[in-house]
Amino acid sequence: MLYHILLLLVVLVSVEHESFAAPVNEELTNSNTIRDVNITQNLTRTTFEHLEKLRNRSSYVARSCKEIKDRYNEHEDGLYYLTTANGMVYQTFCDMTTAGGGWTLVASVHENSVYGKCTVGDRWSSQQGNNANIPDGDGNWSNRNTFGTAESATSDDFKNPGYYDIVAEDMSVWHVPNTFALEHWNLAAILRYHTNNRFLRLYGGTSLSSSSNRRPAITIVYDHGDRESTTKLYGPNPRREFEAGFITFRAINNERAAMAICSGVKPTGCNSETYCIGGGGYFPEYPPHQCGDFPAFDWDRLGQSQGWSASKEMTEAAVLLFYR
Ligand SMILES: *[C@@H]1O[C@H](CO)[C@@H](O)[C@H](O)[C@H]1NC(C)=O
Ligand SMILES: *[C@@H]1O[C@H](CO)[C@@H](O)[C@H](O)[C@H]1NC(C)=O
Ligand SMILES: *[C@@H]1O[C@H](CO)[C@@H](O)[C@H](O)[C@H]1NC(C)=O
Ligand SMILES: *[C@@H]1O[C@H](CO)[C@@H](O)[C@H](O)[C@H]1NC(C)=O
Ligand SMILES: [Ca+2]
Ligand SMILES: [Ca+2]
Repeated sequence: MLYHILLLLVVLVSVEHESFAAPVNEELTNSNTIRDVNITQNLTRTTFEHLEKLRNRSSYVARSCKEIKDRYNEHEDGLYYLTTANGMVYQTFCDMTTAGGGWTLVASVHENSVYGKCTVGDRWSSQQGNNANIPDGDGNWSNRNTFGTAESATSDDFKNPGYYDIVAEDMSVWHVPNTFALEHWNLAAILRYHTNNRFLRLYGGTSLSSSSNRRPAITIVYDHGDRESTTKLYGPNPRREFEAGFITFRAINNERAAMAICSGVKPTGCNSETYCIGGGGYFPEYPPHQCGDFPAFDWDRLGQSQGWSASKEMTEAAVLLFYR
């Protein structure tokens, strides 16, 4: 207690001493304070204007980011409001810069636990365990369920109405490290690419996996990364049985289990569960080891680029799917 009182006295004395010692600086200090207040007010106003600009985007009427870009001359990446053919309004991320812009984020495939085999969070495969009764896991790749939000697309699965509503021609894919914030996705991505041959026209413009036996492999154009870096993201063994520079849909593995997307590669062998994602709800080989959103990316050793196991970078990045 005594110590505290003494300390207080010392402080008081030194404050008084200062105010006596520096009277000439008082005016300067005051104008500094005013400037600080002005800057603070200015920042508040700037922030408010920025928010108002973002909020004003809700007046746009468009079915896709491409329409927003074309109709409202918007060139900034970020969140926008879209409207479905039935009038449902939702918000998602628009990539307005890559290869001319106008890309709508429609989904993200996020693996919350590779050890969890078709358990909670495996929405793109099955949450009901490795199950022979639902071999196709014919669920969220081809229905109108929606889940998640754009802002949390790197922290959990995301699927919005654009997935089935937008009549698209091309696709773009970003692999973004888990939990990264939206404003850093573009720079943080470990792999970004898009198609440019309008292949979706051949598949009705949407929902690629709705028909069970199509296996189109589409050539891709890289926006970040290349064929070599793509190859290295997967394990040493898978490298012998795929070709980089493609995106493939609905691959069927050795045991005839379906998988929805092989990102960046075209399978030439049969162990696609080690480099394709989502899809099947039943994997007969060593059950349930191959079941999940990132099925058997951990086959030899999780995140170690060993044997059949994918790299840590790949295993811990969400796969963001865009339409244009
Ligand atoms: C602060 O803003 C007022 C008007 O808003 C202006 O008259 C004054 O010069 C500004 N002061 C400084 C230090 O910027
Ligand atoms: C306030 O912000 C505007 C632009 O946002 C800037 O031009 C101006 O210099 C700023 N004023 C102060 C006092 O910081
Ligand atoms: C937002 O929209 C309102 C109404 O159209 C307009 O008055 C305002 O200037 C807009 N604000 C910004 C920052 O664009
Ligand atoms: C599809 O997503 C919904 C919503 O998250 C989920 O309840 C359902 O289990 C998913 N389907 C499958 C097969 O996992
Ligand atoms: Ca899982
Ligand atoms: Ca998931």
